[in-house]
Amino acid sequence: MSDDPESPLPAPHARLSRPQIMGIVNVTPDSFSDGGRYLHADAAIAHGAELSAAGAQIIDVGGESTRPGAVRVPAAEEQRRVLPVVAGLAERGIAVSIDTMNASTALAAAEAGAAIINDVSGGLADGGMARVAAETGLHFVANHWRDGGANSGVDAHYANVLADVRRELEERVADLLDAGVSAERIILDPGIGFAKTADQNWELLSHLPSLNAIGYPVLIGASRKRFLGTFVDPLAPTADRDAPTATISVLAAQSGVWGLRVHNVAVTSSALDVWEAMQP
Ligand code: PMM
Repeated sequence: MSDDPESPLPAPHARLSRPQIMGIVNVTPDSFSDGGRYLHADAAIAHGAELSAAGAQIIDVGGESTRPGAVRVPAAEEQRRVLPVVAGLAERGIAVSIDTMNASTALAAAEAGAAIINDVSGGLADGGMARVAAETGLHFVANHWRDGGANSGVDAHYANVLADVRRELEERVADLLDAGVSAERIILDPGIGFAKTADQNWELLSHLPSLNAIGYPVLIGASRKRFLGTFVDPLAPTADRDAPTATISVLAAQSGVWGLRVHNVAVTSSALDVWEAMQP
C-alpha cells in the first residue's frame, strides 16, 4: 500500500483523518450474517463493487465461515469460491483483502491480486502463513484467536482479557517479524467475538487506546456480531444490528483505530461523515 505507487490504499502507519472501511464479502453458504447471498462469483463481485462505491477502501473476501463451531472448508473449495472474486475486484482497481487461515489460499489470492492477508488466526492455524506473508510482501492482519485450529470449542478464559490479548498479539507480531514480515505491513485486530464473551468484547472495545499503544494499526470487526443482539430484537435479522455497529465505529474512530471491518458500508461511511463534522 504505502510504498507501492500502484496501491490504491494509504499506508497503515500514515496519519489518516478517518479509519479505513473494510467492506465484507463472504462467499460462503453459512456465514452468520450474509451466508449464501454471494456464493456465485458474479454476485460477490457486484456486491464488492457496490461496497467500494459506497465508501469502502478495502473489500475483504472470505470463503470459509469463522463463526464458532463452523466446519472447516478444504482449501481447494475455499479457493474455488474466492479466487474469481479476488481477481474480479482487483481487476476493477479495488483493494482486496483475503480472509483466510490457509497459507495456500493466501498465496493464490496474492497471485490473483489481493493486497492484504486477513488471517483470523493471526498465523496460528497454518504454520506456513507467516512465510507467505513475508514472501508476498502483502499487508497482514493478525487477529486475536485461541481455537487451536480445531474449532473444538471456545477458550474464553483470561486472567485479564486486555492484558492477555495484548500479550498474545505481541507474540503474533514477534513470530511474524521472525518470519521476515516487515513491521510496516502488520495490522492488529483484537478479534471481537473470537473466544470472547460479550463482557470481554466490551472490555476490549473500552480500551482501544491501549491496543493502539502496542504500536501497530488496529482493525476492529464488531459488525453485526452476536453481542450486539441485546440492543435490538434478538429475533430480528442481523442487519438490525447496524445502528449499534455504527455507534461502535464512531467511538472506535474517536479512539484512533486504523480500520473498521463492516457489512453495511453506507451506514458506516455516513456515521464517519458525522463524526468528522463534529471534530473541533
Ligand atoms: N470477524 C469475522 C471474520 N473475519 N477478520 C478480522 N480481521 N476481524 C474480525 O473481527 C473478523 C474477521 C467473522 O465475521 P463474518 O462472519 O461477518 O465475516
